Amino acid sequence: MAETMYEAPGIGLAATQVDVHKRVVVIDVSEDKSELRVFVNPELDNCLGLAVGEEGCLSVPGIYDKVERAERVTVRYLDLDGKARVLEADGLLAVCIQHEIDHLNGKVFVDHLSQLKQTRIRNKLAKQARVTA
Ligand code: GNR
Ligand code: NI
Repeated sequence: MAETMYEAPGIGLAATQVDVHKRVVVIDVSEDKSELRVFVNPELDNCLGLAVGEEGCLSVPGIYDKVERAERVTVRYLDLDGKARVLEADGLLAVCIQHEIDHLNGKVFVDHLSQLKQTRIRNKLAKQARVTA
């Protein structure tokens, strides 16, 4: 999964996106791609504040928009050794954690946008699909 994420290139990937139906997420928000994080069974615990940031998604190519999310989150998860861990995150890492947990729950960032925007995005993606077909 980490390989798929780096090749995309992306800063995060949920197992759901590569048709693996397990609650696993990989994230690397570092500049030099040296801080791979693996979250097994991640659960958001404590969410604080709100922040708006531009998001994109490998599963919704070519679409970018602003999404409002918690500014600071506490996430509980298991590491690769199955050890329970807790992480507090803010900034891009917090955004990415929320984005990836959404994927595990069958949601994409577009679900956070208005109905009008969702309709426009759907039409745009349908058009793109016709062009590449
Ligand atoms: O590569 C990605 N960049 C990104 C930028 C802002 C907010 C979220 C993301 S996640 C995305 C990769 C992806 O779609 N993961 O599910
Ligand atoms: Ni995504």
